[in-house]
Amino acid sequence: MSRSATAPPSPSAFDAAGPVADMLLEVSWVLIGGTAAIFVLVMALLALAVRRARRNAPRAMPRAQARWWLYGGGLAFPAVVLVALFFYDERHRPAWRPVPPADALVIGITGHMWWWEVRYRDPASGAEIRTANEVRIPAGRPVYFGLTSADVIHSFWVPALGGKMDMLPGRVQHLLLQADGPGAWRGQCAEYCGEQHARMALHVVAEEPAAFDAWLAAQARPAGTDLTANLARGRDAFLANRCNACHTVRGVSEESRLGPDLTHVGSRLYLGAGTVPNTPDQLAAWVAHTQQAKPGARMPSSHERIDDPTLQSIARWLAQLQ
Ligand code: HEC
Ligand SMILES: [Cu+2]
Repeated sequence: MSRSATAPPSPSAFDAAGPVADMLLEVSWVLIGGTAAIFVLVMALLALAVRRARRNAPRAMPRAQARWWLYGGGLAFPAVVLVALFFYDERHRPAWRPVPPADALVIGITGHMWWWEVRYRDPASGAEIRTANEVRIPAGRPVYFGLTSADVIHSFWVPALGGKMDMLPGRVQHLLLQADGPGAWRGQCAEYCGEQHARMALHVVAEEPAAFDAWLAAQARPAGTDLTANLARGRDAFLANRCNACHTVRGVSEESRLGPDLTHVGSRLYLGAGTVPNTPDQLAAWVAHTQQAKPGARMPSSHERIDDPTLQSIARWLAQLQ
């Protein structure tokens, strides 16, 4: 899938796109259908009772009949329903897996205020590959996520793929998901985590295995250094303005993990954790007016410090880091 792919639709658990999501959707329908049926039944009984009371007031219901309703409807019925639901839920709960299944791809994700660090293992070298805010996965293969947080509690949720898991500082939680076929879906931090919680979205892009492997191999490479004079000016301005104090561009600057890894930022669908689509114009606007696009984000706006042509050249260099 290329960067120009159409924007993924709003996240919905009703558009299940994988086995875990299918199962959760089935459970949801059983609960929705069951509660609706019980609600209608109770309302019908209530209407009946009111009608009867009007008709033969003030005669009370015979004791035996009243008892039957009380114990039957008030105790036995809810007990049967709840016990049945308990076993239904037990049967459908996804197994908790302390170790990933052998065929699973393992991806580490760390929540930050307010973006996502995403880590892969390079199958060729074993080195860690770091990216941000977009999770590419191979379609049809289970993906085992190790989830943690660098600051406060966040929660990882991609409704179309199912499941939701809190990300806790100092702990690694697990979630096993799978996409049936290629596609792109939006996810969202699902635990209030401060000012920009609402703009802490992420995208999951599932690709055919061969395309995924090619993407991962590209991500493993450092940023290209074969640059035109124009692009080199952008890179030099990036370094001169100390953007690298917070951002890593592999092959260009030392590692810093205060902000998203930008080594291949040009390959992502969105900027700022789903805040704006990743186009060259939006990229320049993001760097110039970060605090306007995402007030409170832990990156300063640059328009006061850096003149426009310089900002444009930085943006042009970043955009071609595919
Ligand atoms: C104080 C640390 C800091 C500095 C300095 C900084 N950034 Fe950032 N940057 C961040 C953080 C944190 C984010 C994530 C913001 C968010 O989405 O909440 C970010 C996000 C970005 C993104 C979006 C990445 C993505 O995938 O969403 C780009 C592009 C970017 N910064 C470029 C720059 C450039 C260019 C400079 C220098 C002019 C710069 N940054 C300086 C911390 C910093
Ligand atoms: Cu949040």
